[in-house]
Amino acid sequence: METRNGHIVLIVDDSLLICEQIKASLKEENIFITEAHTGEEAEAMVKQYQPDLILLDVVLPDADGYTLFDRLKAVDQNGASILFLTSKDKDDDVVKGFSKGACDYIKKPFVRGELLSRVRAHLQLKQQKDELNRQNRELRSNMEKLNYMAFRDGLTGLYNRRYVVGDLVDDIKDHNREQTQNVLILADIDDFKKINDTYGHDAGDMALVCIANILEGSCRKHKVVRWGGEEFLIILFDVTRDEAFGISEGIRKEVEQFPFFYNNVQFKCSLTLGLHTYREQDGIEESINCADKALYRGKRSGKNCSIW
Ligand code: GH3
Ligand code: MG
Ligand code: MG
Ligand code: MG
Repeated sequence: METRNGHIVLIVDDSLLICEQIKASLKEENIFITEAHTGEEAEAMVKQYQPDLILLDVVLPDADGYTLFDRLKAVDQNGASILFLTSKDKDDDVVKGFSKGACDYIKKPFVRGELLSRVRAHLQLKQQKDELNRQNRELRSNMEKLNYMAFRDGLTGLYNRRYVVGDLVDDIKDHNREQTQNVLILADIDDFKKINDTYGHDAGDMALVCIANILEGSCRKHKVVRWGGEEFLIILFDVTRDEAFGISEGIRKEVEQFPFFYNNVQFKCSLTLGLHTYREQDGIEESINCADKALYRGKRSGKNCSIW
């Protein structure tokens, strides 16, 4: 029902004669008209057609229009406008109709030209409302995309530093178990400058993307951040010390064995990974510093290793 041409109007009236009169009044418009003669039929029609506008009689054989109003609203997914078109002409009836949420109240016998004018006006308003809703949905979806992108690295699609400053601490709090720990790993590509210098910057970029994919593949339950140029911060949630080291070594070996190809030239990369158990009292910055120190020790001791 998203992209339909013209408007759909549902007439709910038990009098066939009145239905015909209404249809005759609306004939010239670009309107698809459907009709129901009982409350039950009306509900079925709303479900099936999801009309834009419903002209609702109050006195029906199996329902009164005010109660039917709610039943129709319950099955309406299109934000239909409902106007009462009825012989009930007391002030109280009119007030009751509007207080239900009707967009209009027209008394029978109706004047043809007036009915047509009012129907036109309500359909136009409905169209404007639909357009506003569409723009609103688009805006929200763009905001979601922007919000997503604000926390992502452009090259690799991994989380960026903003995630660490923003949501990481909350994520860690959600994973505070007695038996396990949250472990930070700072992983840095070994001699990456040399790779850029030898195979070109684009080859380096491609290697970054491949390594990011390997990291994500090995850390599905965890989080991977592009921390800097060729540095990645991995947050392992709910792991034992042994598990953390195992994951780190798994990553290291996979990268070490991975055949990187760029312009038909194959080359190799390796990672040094510094591990540190996150402690709430230290805070995230200090914990990352400690992982960085471990990483530095790993570089000093010959690279391509995992080290606490
Ligand atoms: P080490 O083993 O000690 O880490 O040596 P390294 O060469 O990896 O470290 P260094 O810090 O000397 O160099 C990092 C290099 O990473 C330099 C920089 O040009 C490169 N780099 C950083 N970001 C990117 C990027 O987005 N794309 C590419 N292709 N290279 C990058
Ligand atoms: Mg009636
Ligand atoms: Mg580095
Ligand atoms: Mg490096």
